[in-house]
Amino acid sequence: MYNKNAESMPQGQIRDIQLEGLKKTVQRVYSNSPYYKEKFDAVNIHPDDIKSLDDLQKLPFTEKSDLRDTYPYGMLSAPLSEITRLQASSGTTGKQTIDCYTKADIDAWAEIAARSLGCAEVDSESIVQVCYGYGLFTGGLGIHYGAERIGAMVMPMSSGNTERQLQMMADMGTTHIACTPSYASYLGEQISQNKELQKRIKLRNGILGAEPWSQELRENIESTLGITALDIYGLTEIMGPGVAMECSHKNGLHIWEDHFIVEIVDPDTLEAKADTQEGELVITTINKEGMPLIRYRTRDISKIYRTECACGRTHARIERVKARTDDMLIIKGVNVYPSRIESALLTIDGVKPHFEIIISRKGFLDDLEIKVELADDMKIDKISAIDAIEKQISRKLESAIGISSRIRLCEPGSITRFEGKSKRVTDLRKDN
Ligand code: DLL
Repeated sequence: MYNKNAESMPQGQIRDIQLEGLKKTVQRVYSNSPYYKEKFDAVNIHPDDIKSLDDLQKLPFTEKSDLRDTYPYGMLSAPLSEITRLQASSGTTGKQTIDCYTKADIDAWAEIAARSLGCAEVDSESIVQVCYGYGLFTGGLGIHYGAERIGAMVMPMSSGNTERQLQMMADMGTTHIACTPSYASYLGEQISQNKELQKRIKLRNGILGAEPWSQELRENIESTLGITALDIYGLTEIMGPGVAMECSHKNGLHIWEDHFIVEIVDPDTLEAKADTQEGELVITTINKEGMPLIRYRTRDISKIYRTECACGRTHARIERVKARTDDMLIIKGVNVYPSRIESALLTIDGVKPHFEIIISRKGFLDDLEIKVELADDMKIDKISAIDAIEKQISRKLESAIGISSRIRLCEPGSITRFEGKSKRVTDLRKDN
């Protein structure tokens, strides 16, 4: 463990820290952020009303739309002169969201990132190749600071230039790779095609996240890269990568509860759900200064485990985020998550983990087409054979997702590979 005292402290101690942090944070946002003062006043809540952790329930939620409405600096709880860093999300679903950090926030982020990398056994002997993008995206700098904090050797590669990534990985003896699961699967594909390179790779563990990925993709990455692939979670608004991280037991991601309070709510009614029930993950920051957030609705679907973990870390674990509430597609009236399509495809022999989902409308009916890439060793020379495989994949997918689809087999290598977060869905219905 990077910080054994903090990571294995008794739950009682964690709760004490949480209550103190919650009181401090509520006071801070009330005194410094006109947005929060107005919101608390509207429901008649004063910082003095927070006497126990249960009082969290009295506080209003914060949503992504609040961040957008107050863009750029309306959510700050510290003067701009105290802000030392700005990061931003990619903004693919509308206006970008930003986070502003004070010096102490950057320090806290490095601490949780270091703990998270420690879960993947990064230590001072490790060589960490960071292929998340550096810049406004939190992936690169977040992992970088965590690895440096541990004293590992960091290679700030950023994303892209796969040939150079592989060359450096082999030449420098990279032990840990940090990138999105989609990029890891692409790197794995490249390495499996090059036996010489394969022999020179010394990778041990992957620190993979920033997008949902299936257990089947994990197995694919582990076998092609020869690593243990572990899941790292985070979001710009809350801090960046390292909010939660899986340990080698792979039974949920430890969320650093001395920095964050987690809840699960029903995304429709906003009522609290039992921890072990699936619902929307809501996070309150209790140690941030620049832009603390109260009951932030992440839109990520998960659940919480509070049982003991064999690694000795005492912090609760969240289940791997398989989807976001806003990722869900409604096709032919059925709810479909793209990650479900990924897991189903990966159980079918002869296809690769690269696919594209295209939804359109024919008249009044939805049409689902899935482009699937054939594995390199699948030699098909007859049209009838293609037809048979497409039908077979379509049948298997239908039993997994509950609706029929048209499968279009594509040449190996023809579907786009992603260096960062993947984008596999094109919904043409929105243009109608
Ligand atoms: O993706 C931060 C990050 C960087 C996490 C590198 C892990 C590694 P954003 O761009 O703000 O921040 O996107 C945050 O990405 O709300 C989730 O929907 C999704 N996400 C992040 N990590 C995971 C994960 C970074 N491990 C949004 N599993 C979040 C599933 C994830 N989804």
